[in-house]
Amino acid sequence: MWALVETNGCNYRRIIFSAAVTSVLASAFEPRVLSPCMNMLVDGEWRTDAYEVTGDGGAFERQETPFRDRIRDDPDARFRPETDRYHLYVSAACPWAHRTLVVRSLLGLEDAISVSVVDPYRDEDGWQFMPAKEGCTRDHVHDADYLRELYVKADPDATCRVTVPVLWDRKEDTIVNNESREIMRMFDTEFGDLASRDVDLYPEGYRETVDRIVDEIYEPINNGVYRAGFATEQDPYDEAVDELFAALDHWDEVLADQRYLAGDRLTEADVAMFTTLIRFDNVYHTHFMCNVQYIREYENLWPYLRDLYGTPGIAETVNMDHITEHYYTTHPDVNPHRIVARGPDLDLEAPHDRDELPGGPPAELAVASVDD
Ligand SMILES: N[C@@H](CCC(=O)N[C@@H](CS)C(=O)NCC(=O)O)C(=O)O
Repeated sequence: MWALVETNGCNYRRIIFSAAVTSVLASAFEPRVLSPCMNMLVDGEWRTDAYEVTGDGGAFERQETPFRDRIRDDPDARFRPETDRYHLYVSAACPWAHRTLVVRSLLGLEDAISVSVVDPYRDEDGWQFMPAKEGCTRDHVHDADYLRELYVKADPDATCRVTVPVLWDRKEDTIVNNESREIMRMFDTEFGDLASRDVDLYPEGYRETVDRIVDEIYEPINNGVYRAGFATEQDPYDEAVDELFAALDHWDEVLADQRYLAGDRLTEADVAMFTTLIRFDNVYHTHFMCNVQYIREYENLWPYLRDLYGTPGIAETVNMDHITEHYYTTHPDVNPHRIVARGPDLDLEAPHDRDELPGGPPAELAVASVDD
């Protein structure tokens, strides 16, 4: 029996082991409500009886990501961009992993960076490979059964959650990075020579704006839906929902006059927004109680979402079956019967008319969009 506070830079508040020890610990820590399904690695060991307590006041707190090396297009770099060297582990359900898939697709990095897709259903064993299931693959690098095996291979003493995406280096047989924002950025800026398309999602002249927007939308929107869905008390839920819809209203207004978040160019900021918006009406609205408004009711966000969806390379990264199965079945505290909500049936291919606004997708992508 033990509890762990602040370790390995992973910034755990408290990790409490259940069963016989819970009552003893209860007096010491007075935990409130346990967050759902927080199984994790502790000193390289998979603990299925570990739960992370929400922060004081019932607010969801996302942990810091432990693997933060960088690939650099520099002869002296430890991790250099090379074909057949890097492998991406994703869940098609996960918005963070989805960002990296969208960037890989838009840039044409499919031949340079291979991908394994885990089972969207995550149970006590964490993410696992289920090649027989539609849309899933085996672990193409190690033939592992569970994603956690790769975390332990990379760090035998790992104490962290086992999350996707993971960028794996075949050469050093280790994890380079498991933070989606940084993986997106590496693909964008370091893999130019290996990309089959001349697409730049972090263009000069827009970089400050892109960085600002990716930061600005993270807390209220990308993470905001989780803060709403995982809150265990009314106040943090209310706060998350207020901030979420204030931010969506703001961007809806901005998008009345400009095609993309940073202006006339498609950028990483749009990718970061897209993977949240595409999950919103089918999942976040209902499962995470973000039900003030659907995205399809927004005057500009809804056509903007369809515009992005119709951008060549994006629609094929969306797996709505994996998305709905994952969320509705993986958080038993939120949805104990694991019933997958059915609707709504969105017409993502309806004409969006946003090509009347200045700018457009990069020339190499601007071929035959779905509403042509
Ligand atoms: N900071 C990470 C967050 C990734 C993340 O939280 N992924 C979720 C799936 S949507 C996950 O793998 N969760 C498993 C767990 O927390 O145990 C990123 O942006 O890459």
